[in-house]
Order: sequence, then structure tokens, then C-alpha cells
Amino acid sequence: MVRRAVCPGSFDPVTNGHIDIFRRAAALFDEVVVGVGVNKAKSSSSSRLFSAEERMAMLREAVAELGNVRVEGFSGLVTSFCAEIGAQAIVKGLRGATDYDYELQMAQMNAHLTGTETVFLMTDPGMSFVSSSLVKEVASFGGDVSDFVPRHVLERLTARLAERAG
Ligand code: COD
Repeated sequence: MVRRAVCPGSFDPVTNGHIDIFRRAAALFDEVVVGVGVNKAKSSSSSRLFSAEERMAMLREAVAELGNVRVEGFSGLVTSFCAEIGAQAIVKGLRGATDYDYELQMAQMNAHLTGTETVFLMTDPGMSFVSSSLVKEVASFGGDVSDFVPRHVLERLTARLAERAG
């Protein structure tokens, strides 16, 4: 049986913290599907800096060297997406206590819904303070975020923020 996992998120944009989790998940599972949610509940899609297509394009470039990782969009429940593609597990990164509280609830709800297990990988210590939101905020005020996103993401982020500012 193929062991397949989903790494779900909004990835607006993908950071090196996310990529570290994809790489480590790829070493544990036969196949990893990065699932880009297009209907995130905790904020409206209008608050996103990048469209789903743009986020997926940046992700595809970021995982190009990982042979068993692919990127797909999904709408609806992550558990329905797992069932659709035959994934047995969800893989998430944990940065700290705040992530834990939120992720515990989601993991338990997802297990209740379909029995899908969630596997947590502890963040790389150098990435524990990195989030897409903070990267966007720091970059929007001219701060250097080059340690936290791949070069192609930095270029698109800089261009998008300049468009928005102009
Ligand atoms: N280091 C390690 N891991 C990290 C880092 C970092 N620096 N930053 C983020 N992560 C991990 C976290 O595990 C996070 O869960 C994941 O990467 C994705 O991060 P984001 O910020 O892009 O994604 P979120 O938190 O906005 O994504 C939320 C989901 C889309 C996963 C969630 O809303 C969802 O599952 N939605 C589908 C609808 C659904 O099923 N809802 C019911 C859930 S019970």
C-alpha cells in the first residue's frame, strides 16, 4: 500500500518553515501532497496577498526537487480531500504552544470525522518564529525576509508589495 500524506495550508506565501516540513514528510511517506486550501475559515480570501494559482505556482517551484511531493488545490474539508486522493495522514508542523492548542482541536475533529490521523513534526528551531503573516508584515515595511523564503518567493513578494504600495 502506498503511504500518502497531505500537508495542508494556505501558504500565502510558502516559507522555508513549510518547506522544511514537506522535506521531512517526504522522507517518512511514499507520497506527499501539499494541499492548498481555497476556503480558509479563519480569514476571508480577500485578505490573502496571493491567489490560489499564484500560491500553487510558488509551491511547485519550491518542491520541484522533491520527487515524491506534488501540489494540489482543495476546497471543502481537508478530510474529504484526504479521502478523495487516498491519503491516510495529515502532516503538520508545530511551532509552539499557540499552534498546539489550535492544531490539537483540528486533529481531534479530523480524527472524529473520518479517522484520519495527524502527524506532527516539530519545527526547525531556526524557523519557529516564521509565519507567512509575519513575513508579509516585515517585508511590507521594508524588512529583510530573505532568510525565511526561497528566492523566487522573495521576488514575487517584493513585486506584489510594490504593486500594492504604488
Ligand atoms: N515551521 C513549521 N511548520 C510551520 C511553520 C513553520 N515556521 N509555519 C507554518 N507551519 C505549518 C503549520 O503546521 C500549519 O498548519 C501549516 O504549516 C500551514 O500553515 P499556513 O499558515 O499556511 O496554513 P493555515 O494554518 O492557514 O491552514 C489551515 C488549513 C487550510 C490547514 C485549515 O484551515 C484547514 O484544514 N482547512 C480546510 C477546511 C477544514 O477541513 N476545516 C476543518 C478543520 S478541523
